[in-house]
Amino acid sequence: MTRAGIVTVAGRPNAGKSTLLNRIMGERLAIVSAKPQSTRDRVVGIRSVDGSQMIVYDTPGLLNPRYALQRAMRAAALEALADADVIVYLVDATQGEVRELADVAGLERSPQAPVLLALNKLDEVAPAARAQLRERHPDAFLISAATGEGVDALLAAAAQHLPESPFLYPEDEISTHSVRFFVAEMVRETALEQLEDEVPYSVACEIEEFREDRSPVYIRAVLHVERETQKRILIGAKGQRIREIGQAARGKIETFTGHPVYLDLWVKVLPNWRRNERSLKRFGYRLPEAPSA
Ligand SMILES: Nc1nc2c(ncn2[C@@H]2O[C@H](COP(=O)(O)OP(=O)(O)OP(=O)(O)O)[C@@H](O)[C@H]2O)c(=O)[nH]1
Ligand SMILES: [Mg+2]
Repeated sequence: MTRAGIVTVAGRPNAGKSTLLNRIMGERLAIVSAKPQSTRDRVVGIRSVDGSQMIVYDTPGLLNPRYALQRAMRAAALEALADADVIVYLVDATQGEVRELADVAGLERSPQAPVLLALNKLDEVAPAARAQLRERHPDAFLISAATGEGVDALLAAAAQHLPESPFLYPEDEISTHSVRFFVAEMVRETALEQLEDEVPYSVACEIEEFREDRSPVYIRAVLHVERETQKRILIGAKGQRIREIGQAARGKIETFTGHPVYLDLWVKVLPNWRRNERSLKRFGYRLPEAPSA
């Protein structure tokens, strides 16, 4: 009998959720960044091995939303928690105390699915502190998404909680997203790597054209920022920065798609898009019905 179901990875910003998704998949599906709030929507990876199919949801970090984009991010995370057959609650073990998932999620009750607590970044925890963690959290999985330590045991436990079911997707399918989605995320990730302060939070990437019938594949992408000053920063002196972003992003896209790519990259200003519901809808974010606290 096979098993199949949803494994939702949730936790605070920067806990390592996207790194864990990539580790589970053995492939770079989700963008990873040292800056918090890099994931803005649910990212799906599908892993079919040993008779179980895990539909793994990477989610935006749980936080108290302050503007419309953050409300959409929180809604995506809460929906993924509600959809889960089993939840991996990921906590950065180097960041002090471990709070309850319901508390971090701002929920009155714990989500319905069983919750596996996973303490991440074990590679940065000294042996004495590891022993202490084990003592304090005897049921927790101690893992390093970066090195892979402990991840197999976590996955084996998660698989036990999946319902008996035929596979829900073909065995060789690795995601439900379009190539366009991944391309937009790779461009955004590359921009994040090169930006500081508030600018990364203001960047959105939109793919305007994607022509796979040509070689090289033609992709026109727009990086939207919120202000003229940010546009100038992103472009850089004599266009140096945007050229570097374009080159690095093209390399990632070529590795991902296996085809030569011509990346036509533009920068535009969409004033205050993070707070504007129409702009958010245009970028594919779904907003909760009423603004939640
Ligand atoms: N040392 C160490 N660093 C890690 C580990 N897992 C993730 N990181 C780093 O932690 C930072 C955040 O990782 P992400 O995977 O982007 O975290 P996230 O939880 O997806 O963050 P958001 O999407 O912003 O909520 C990155 O710099 C990662 O390289 C780990 O096991 N060990
Ligand atoms: Mg992430």
